Amino acid sequence: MNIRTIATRPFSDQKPGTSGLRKKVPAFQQPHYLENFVQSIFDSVSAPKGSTLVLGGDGRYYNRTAIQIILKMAAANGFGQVLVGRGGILSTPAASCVIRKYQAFGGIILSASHNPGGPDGDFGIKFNGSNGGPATEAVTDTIFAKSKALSSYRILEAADVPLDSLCETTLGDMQVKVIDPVSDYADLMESLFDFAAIRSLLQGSFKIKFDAMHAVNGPYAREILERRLGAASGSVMNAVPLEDFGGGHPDPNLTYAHDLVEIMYGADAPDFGAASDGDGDRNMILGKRFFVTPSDSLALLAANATLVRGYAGGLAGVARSMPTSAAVDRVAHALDIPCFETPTGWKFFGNLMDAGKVTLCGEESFGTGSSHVREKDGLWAVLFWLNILAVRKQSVEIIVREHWARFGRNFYSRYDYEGLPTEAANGVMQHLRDSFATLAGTAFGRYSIQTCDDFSYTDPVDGSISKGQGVRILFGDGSRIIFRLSGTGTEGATLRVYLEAFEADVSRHPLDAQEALKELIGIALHVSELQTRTGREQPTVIT
Ligand code: G16
Repeated sequence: MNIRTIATRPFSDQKPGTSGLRKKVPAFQQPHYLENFVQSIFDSVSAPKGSTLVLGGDGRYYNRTAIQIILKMAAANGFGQVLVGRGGILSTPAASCVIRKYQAFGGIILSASHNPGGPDGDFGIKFNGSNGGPATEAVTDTIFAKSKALSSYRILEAADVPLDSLCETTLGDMQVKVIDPVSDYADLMESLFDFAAIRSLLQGSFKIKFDAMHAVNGPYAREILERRLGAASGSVMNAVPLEDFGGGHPDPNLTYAHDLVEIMYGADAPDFGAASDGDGDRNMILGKRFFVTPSDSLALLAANATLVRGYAGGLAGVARSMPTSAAVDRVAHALDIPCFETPTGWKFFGNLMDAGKVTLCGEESFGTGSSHVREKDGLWAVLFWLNILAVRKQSVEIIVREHWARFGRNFYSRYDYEGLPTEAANGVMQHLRDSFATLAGTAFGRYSIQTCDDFSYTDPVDGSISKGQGVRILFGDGSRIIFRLSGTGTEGATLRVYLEAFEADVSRHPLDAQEALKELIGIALHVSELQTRTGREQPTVIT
């Protein structure tokens, strides 16, 4: 066995963002770049000798190369076994499921999620702990600190490992076990949902369309929706994963999932449509000519959870990221269960779920999940919806409208300004912070500002504090405008503006969200000076 210690120099830009380290592929292809980060992970988490690691990614360009490097580094760093998905593939929720099921020490997930892939696209890497969830901020801070001081890494000199069939091989003293990436996950889904009820729904006149966006969930959706649940063949579209996602942007929203949106808004539209992203953790839910906002989706799943087998005993509590609308808060109030507001990023939900405080959680960014794993889970959300539809036997639109009638409607929209010069974006944020004192108490038409702050979160389980998590402008009637800089982009800065207005009056519920939020959008642009400071008249994407 030939373990080599390679001298290296630290890179200064390996600070993990909202969800791991994400960079352009050429950045990862620099000599030692990936290796440095992987060694920083191993040095930070100090796995006992002989530990089991789970490894897989969303199959994007560079996945295979990275997998081989990480396997050889794991062998050189004392791991006893690596479970790797066939072809180097594991969706993010499936990786979480496998870590938990086989009680692994942790896992390395390779993905840049919804960001485009290919030789000039994005790549990413993150570490998940033994609970199956993304490393906490304390761990990612340690990884960053190690990466800034690294002087060498360890790697085994060996031939590449075969990954394309289920097999076991040896790499130095380490076992590499290639596992079926789909079956453990599909079995977990079958244990949570009433597959018989969903099967009879799908074998009647009810039609569905699932857009896998040429990303990792294609094989998962085919196995679960078409094979196990009997949806018509072809119900899963863009089902073959491609290294560059077919040139598309694998982000399930109304802009990027346009193939699906055309079908769902076209003549003879199916009854239910859904899409997931590059690594399978995000979801978008559509009814016939009807879009469900992710914030409403979370609220609705919470309100209907006891109809679903895996959640029939009720929910311990719910959690949402701060910018996510307060629709789920209203459900929690009605159910008399706790509702937690966390910073953006799934890693903040882990402690709450581990402590049994929360069963369902979600983010406005098309992420919904539960304590069945420690990642958001795209197909899980689709199955949850299908289970509710199978029980309630109403259309998606009627179920959502009934929900609004009962709880009120939280009109919601997010404006993304992508690729801004970093200085201009920071300038907008600083200007807002400088305006807190003058803004509080100011009235704009029917809206009057109650308070402004920079969101800070104290984790109720471990007491850790996360500051600077987004500027909040809170209005007297519960409406909100949030400004936040993205922590996942790879080019310049992305400024996100989140807008929310509550409406109890049912007669106003049919309004278009952009129409209902017009006044708030005007206030957001005015107080932030966004257009003059960035030179951008229009957002890049509205969701
Ligand atoms: C964005 C979203 C967050 C989400 C994060 C990671 O972060 O706004 O809600 O947690 O992506 O999601 P994924 O793993 O699907 O990329 P940011 O910092 O860009 O706003």
